[in-house]
Formats: sequence, structure tokens, C-alpha cells
Amino acid sequence: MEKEVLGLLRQGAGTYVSGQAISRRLGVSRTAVWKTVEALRDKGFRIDSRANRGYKLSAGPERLIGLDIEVELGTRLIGKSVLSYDSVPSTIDVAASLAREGAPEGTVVVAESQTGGRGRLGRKWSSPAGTGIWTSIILRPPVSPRDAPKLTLLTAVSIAKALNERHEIDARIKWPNDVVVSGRKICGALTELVAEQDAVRYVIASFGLNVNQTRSTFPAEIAEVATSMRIEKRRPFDRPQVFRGVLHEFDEQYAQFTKHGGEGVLSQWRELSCTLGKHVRIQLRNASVEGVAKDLDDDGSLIVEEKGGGLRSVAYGDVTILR
Ligand code: BT5
Repeated sequence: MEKEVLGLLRQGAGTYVSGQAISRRLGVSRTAVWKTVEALRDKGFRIDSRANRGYKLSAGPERLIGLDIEVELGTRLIGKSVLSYDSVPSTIDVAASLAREGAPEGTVVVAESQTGGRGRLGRKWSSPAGTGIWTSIILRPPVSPRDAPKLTLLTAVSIAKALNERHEIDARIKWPNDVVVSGRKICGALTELVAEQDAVRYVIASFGLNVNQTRSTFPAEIAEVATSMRIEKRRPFDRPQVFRGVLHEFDEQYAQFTKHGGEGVLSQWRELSCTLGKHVRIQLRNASVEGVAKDLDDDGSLIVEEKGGGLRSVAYGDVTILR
């Protein structure tokens, strides 16, 4: 009911929609409409009401609320269901447990804040309330586990494209999973895979996108290496709108991926990369590799030309761009 009323108010596009029209459309009493409007107001929607004119949606909530994201998202698959939480340890764990219980592909989990946000190799991900988009998406791709790493690249491509095309932020991808602006990290992506024999059971594709942090609100340990959309454009952004844009882009990329395979993702990744052609050092678990980043392998590994001219394919690690 809340979703339907919200849908009609959104269709009204900032004009008044009469309570009577809503009650007729939905086949419910006007009291029920009024109660639903109250419930939406409690969630942070600003809805004006006037005698004889009805209701007008004047502003959506600043918070990320599932219902608000879903309505009029217009995607094929991603975000048909968006589950939002105030605070969770990590959206990855919430999404994984939903996936195990059979949640449909495309289900999105998002939280205002995370108390145990994490990156790769157990590193911490700073996820304070009200500033960014901390989210995980459940996927059930019809591909072999070998192709699943491409979904990390796909996630980074979706975000970099959304930032470039919708917000004029010159975002580039640093291998394998960072989206950076002028060398500072604006977003980190991560995918976790659960597979059986040769079939993927599910993939949790996650990302953390910094939206409204300022320089002084970043924790000291990342203040020098991180950035946000607000810092780059010197104005705050509407997080729900940014989120819808990224989900849109993700939806399109994922549809292409499942239909035509990963070639498109790889070529877009190459175009958006700030790593290829650079002299890099890659820190592996116990060693490091240095050389020129030449290309991406089919499986998403980075091909590095070492000093003697030999080529080496690196599947994971942390890149420092030397020159
Ligand atoms: C990543 O790891 O970049 C993947 C981050 C994924 C975060 C999302 S948020 C939703 C979902 N739920 C989770 O619990 N996680 C995912 P990695 O490449 O390991 O980078 C981690 C490093 O990035 C840290 O060691 C810091 O140096 C830096 N960092 C931490 N928080 C940051 C932030 N908010 N912005 C920029 N850099 C950050």
C-alpha cells in the first residue's frame, strides 16, 4: 500500500493528487490513504496536504529507504527488491544469509551505517551513517565460477560510468576493484562467490561509494587517500538519486554480461582504467611484482611486463602506481 501511494504521488511530479483519486485508484478508503501518508511521513518523506487539493510529495527522504529506491527505479532485475537497514555489521553478511534462504537474484541490501564494514583480506571499510552508499547485491549468474571475477570488474565499471556520465566526475578504475578520482579512492568494490562443483550458487557483489563526506569527516588514516562525490564537486548529493543511477547502470551492465558474456565489461574496463600502461608495483601476500601493466587477462588478472620483458599474470594484490 505504501509503495502504491508513493508511486501515485511520484507520478504527480510535485503537484497535488487528491485523496479521493488515490482511494479510487487503489480501491481503499480515504482514511486508509491518510494513514498510509502518515506512515510515509514517519519514514522521512515530506508530503504536503491541503484541504480540497490532496497530497503532494515535496521531498523524498535523505536516508536510503528501500521503498523509495524501488519506486520508479525502472530496472529489469537489479533492485526489484531493496531491503534497507539502519545499521548492520556488514551488508555482505545480510545479503549472504538472504541468498542462502533463496532470495531472488537482483535483491539489494543497503544500510545507513555498518559497524563492521570490510574490504579485502579482512581490512576495514569506513562506513559512517548518512554519508555514503554501503550496499550488496545478490546475483545468480548462469556462468561458471571461473567467470565470476568479472563481476568485480563489472561492479567497478558500473560505478565509474555512473560517476562519469551522470555526475561529470572523472572517475577511473585502479586494478582490480578501486574507483578513483585523481588517485584518491571514491569507491571500493568486492565480490564474494559461493559455488558448487562447476556452478555458481550465488555471488554477492558489494560496493561502498563515498558520497557526502567532507575532508574533515574522513577518519585520519584514510583522509589522504580517500575522496567523495561532495569533495570532488564541492556540493552535497542526493544519495537516493545517486543510488538509483548506479543501480540502473549495474542493471544494464549485468544484462549485457548474462546475454553476451564478459567481453563488453573487459573492454569498458580497459577504457576506464588508470592502471594500464603505467609502471606499477603489486604487493602480493608475501612478495611483490614490479613492471608495466600491459593488459587485462580474460579472467580479470592483470598482465605485467617485468624488467627482463617476461609477462606475468597476477590474479590479486594491491597496486601502487609508480609512474
Ligand atoms: C575494498 O577493499 O575496497 C572493498 C570495499 C567494499 C566495501 C563495501 S560497503 C558494502 C559492503 N559491506 C562491507 O562490509 N563491505 C562492502 P580493499 O581494496 O581491501 O580496500 C580497503 C582499504 O580502503 C582500507 O584498508 C583503507 O585503506 C581504505 N578505505 C577504508 N574505508 C574507505 C572509504 N570509506 N573510502 C576510501 N577508502 C577507504
